[in-house]
Amino acid sequence: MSQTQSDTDEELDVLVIGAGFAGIYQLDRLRSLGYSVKVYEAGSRIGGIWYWNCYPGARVDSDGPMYQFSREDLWKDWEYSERFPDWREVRRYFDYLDEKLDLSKDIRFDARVTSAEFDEARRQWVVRAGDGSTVRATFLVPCTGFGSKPYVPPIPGLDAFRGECHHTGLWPQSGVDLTGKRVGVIGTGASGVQVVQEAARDAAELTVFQRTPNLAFRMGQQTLTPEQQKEIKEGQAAGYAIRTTTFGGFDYDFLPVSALDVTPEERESTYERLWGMGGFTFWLGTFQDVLFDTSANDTAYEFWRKKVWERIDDPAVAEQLAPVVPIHPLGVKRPSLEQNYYEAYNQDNVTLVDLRESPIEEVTATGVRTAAGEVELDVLVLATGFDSVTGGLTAMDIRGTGGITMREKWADGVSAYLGVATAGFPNLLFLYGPQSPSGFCNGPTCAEIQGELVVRMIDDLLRSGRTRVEAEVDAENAWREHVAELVVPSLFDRADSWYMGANIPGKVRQMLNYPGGLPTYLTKWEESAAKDYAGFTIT
Ligand code: NA7
Repeated sequence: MSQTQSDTDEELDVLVIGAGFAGIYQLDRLRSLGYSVKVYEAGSRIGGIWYWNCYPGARVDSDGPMYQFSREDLWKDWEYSERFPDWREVRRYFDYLDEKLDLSKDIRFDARVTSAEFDEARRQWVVRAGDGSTVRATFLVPCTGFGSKPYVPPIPGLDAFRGECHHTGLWPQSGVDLTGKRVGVIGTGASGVQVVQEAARDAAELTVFQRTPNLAFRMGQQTLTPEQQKEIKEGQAAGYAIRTTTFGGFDYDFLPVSALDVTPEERESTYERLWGMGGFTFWLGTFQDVLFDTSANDTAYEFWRKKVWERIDDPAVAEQLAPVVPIHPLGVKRPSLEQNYYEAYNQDNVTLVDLRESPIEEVTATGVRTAAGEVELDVLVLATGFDSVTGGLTAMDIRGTGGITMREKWADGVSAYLGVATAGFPNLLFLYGPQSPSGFCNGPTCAEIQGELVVRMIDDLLRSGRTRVEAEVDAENAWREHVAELVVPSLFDRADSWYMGANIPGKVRQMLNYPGGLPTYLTKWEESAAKDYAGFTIT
């Protein structure tokens, strides 16, 4: 902890919430411009989600070179040992950033922000944290990420379980040894797929409770050789330079051709090439209409399904993991990257329980009971996801001008102009927020690119002596319409995903990320900025 309790009630230009990529970018940049900035972080160390998600197998799904900041003085001295680094190595990267940028001295750790109230008279946010501290700041910049509020489903009996039970997003820092245990995993999203691969190796028995199969892609993991490291370094600057021109903020983009305008042979060889490359290229580097056209999507799904079936011994299990008739189109729920996920189901110690056939009835003191019977467990892993995108913001009691909370304002759906601000909450600019590119965008790219827009805005305002900015209702309504219109021609609405807010019972079904791609988003922002931030009221 960099401060003591007596430092409370200080006044800042900017208070940032969260010390992940987005938060530390804000801290470093705004501090370098001469502003007084502090970060409040709920965890005990730097790293955002990588503090909380230290479950077995937790790993980055972006290529290492893209999963870091693009500043040359930072990347030139950093190497990840693997193409897709695990959580330990990402933590080491954050420690490296801390050392290089001297971040911790301005971060208050173990300080979860519980409430924030706008003081109109002084044009300041009054922010309170769980450690008893209070701080005033002209700008409040929540950088709470899209997955910071774990979702625990209301499964009857969950509290009665006498073994160990942990959510992946709240994993004990001391770790949990799965060796020789009877382990159950509920959920097969990105986190579930990662845990399953480790648990299949270590556990005596592993039971996976699957509601919807993950359409997981080949990771193409590699331990990087010195020659590969050299090659990465040579291409790194060029890779960063093109990120703003691509849909997902990576160094590659969709192919400018329809899957239906090429011959079946060309299509197959293209899919084979993309598959061989590994990573998200099969998702965000594929034919441009795969996420928009059912027939195009069907071709990608069928290619994927055959690849999966080749690896599973039992056709009945293959049908559960990769059904012949898709449950939803490929790529409209977040795919996972896997290394040996499908082979795990060939092992004698691994059992798949298809919850569509046998729903969970209850958790008992000793295990999980489905319609097919009870499975006795020592450890139950809840890989059940997050109240994504909005949860990190609505979990705090943030009160705007009318005394209304953000939770109340968004009870019937979110509205957030440019995905960064909402009317009634002046001087509050969130990163990775609802209807911003976050969910489809490589994390560090968005932290830097969207982060820099916010830095520039704060700097423009404060340098010109203006201390109040608020999104206009008309502008945020138009943005919500714009996002809704972008979804219509796509296939995103065809799955119950966290992108659509559909993973949480009762949450309004609505696209929570910006599906227009990073270049369009940046154009929209620049159009506003060029007109002195049209869509915001500034005084
Ligand atoms: P996800 O992707 O939201 O996955 C959650 C999983 O939990 C998913 O398979 C859900 O099934 C399952 N789930 C949720 N509630 C239940 C209940 N009640 N019963 C059974 N199964 C349930 O979360 P992750 O943590 O894996 O990943 C979140 C993001 O973090 C990821 O997209 C990356 O960007 C990083 P469902 O599919 O809803 O049927």
